[in-house]
Amino acid sequence: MEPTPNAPADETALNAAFEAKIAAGDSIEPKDWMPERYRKQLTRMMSQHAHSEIVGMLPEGNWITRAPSLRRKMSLIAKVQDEAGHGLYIYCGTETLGVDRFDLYNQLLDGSAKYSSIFNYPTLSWADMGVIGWLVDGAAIVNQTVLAKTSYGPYARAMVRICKEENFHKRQGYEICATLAAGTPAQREMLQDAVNRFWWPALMMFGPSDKDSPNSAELLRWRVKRKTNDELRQRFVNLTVPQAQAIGITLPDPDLRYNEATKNWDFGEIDWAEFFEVIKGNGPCNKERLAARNKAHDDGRWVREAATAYAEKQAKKRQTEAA
Ligand code: FAQ
Repeated sequence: MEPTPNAPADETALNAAFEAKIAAGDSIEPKDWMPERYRKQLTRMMSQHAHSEIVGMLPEGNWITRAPSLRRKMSLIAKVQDEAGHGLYIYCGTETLGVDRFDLYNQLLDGSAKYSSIFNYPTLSWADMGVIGWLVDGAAIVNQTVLAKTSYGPYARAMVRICKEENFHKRQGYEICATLAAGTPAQREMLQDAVNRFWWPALMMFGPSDKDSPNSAELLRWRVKRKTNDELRQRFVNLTVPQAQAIGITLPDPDLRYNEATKNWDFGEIDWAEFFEVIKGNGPCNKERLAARNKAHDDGRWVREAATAYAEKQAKKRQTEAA
């Protein structure tokens, strides 16, 4: 890459060293010099990702009290708790870029930050718990396995651990789907309905098509992204079609067919108008999700105040002891 125009001589050298590291496939670490634009892009992407994990607890949290058995309830609680952990883990990673998580979190609460479009759809039946694990976590794994090789070290390392947990999530979801698929006609119908509602939004998780993805070129050049949105979406479709066939479920796309020449499953046109409406804040549950996060934040105020008061008290005590 060309050095930033008008950059001071030392910055030009720093930039060259940064680009050389990227070209060599080395990790960029928090103490390394990095262009402000790289820092900004990583902050944007990682904070959106952390917000997605936190908002992503809501659709499934909705079903914890209604899980059909103790075993299902335990798995679902564990999964939702994992998502909270992923959020905290990625907020920590984002803080290594010099930002404060409370500032980032406030952007989520005031609606100025994005989070994944998928969590703006309602969870209407128990089958949705299976389908979210299978398709939503399945899509997340495809995206995040590649992000585990991203150029920013803290993000890459976070992804390694998160992907392990997402694999458990996907398996518990697929197992719910397989059980319902082998169940009564009503259970099969409930599952098919859930797949019909979540299939297209799951494909949208990978972001706009490459030609409409303003951030991709820069992120690919810096090896933050290692594959394009469309490449990952195609990989997800290729992996998922045989899984649907194995449990006898139909994916709601009449244009879905295997292409012998490319060895890919070709699929129909995504409703991009719907996608852009959802990310603008006009999806079926955007307002409800933000209201739930704001309520949780307000309800937790006393905990933050108590923790701050305790920390101040401890600090004073240490000062007195040291004097
Ligand atoms: N939703 O130029 P691009 C999970 C925005 S997994 C909302 O292509 P980029 C696990 C994009 O931000 C889900 N907004 O952007 C879980 C940009 O807007 P901006 C989270 C979207 O960054 C499972 C604009 O559109 N995973 O939570 C979406 O190159 C179950 C233009 O797009 C991640 O965040 C979308 N789907 O590529 C939890 C992974 N797509 O910021 C609970 C990390 C695009 O310029 C339960 N992120 N936009 O205003 C990424 O891999 C990338 O950021 C993409 C977007 C691929 C999401």
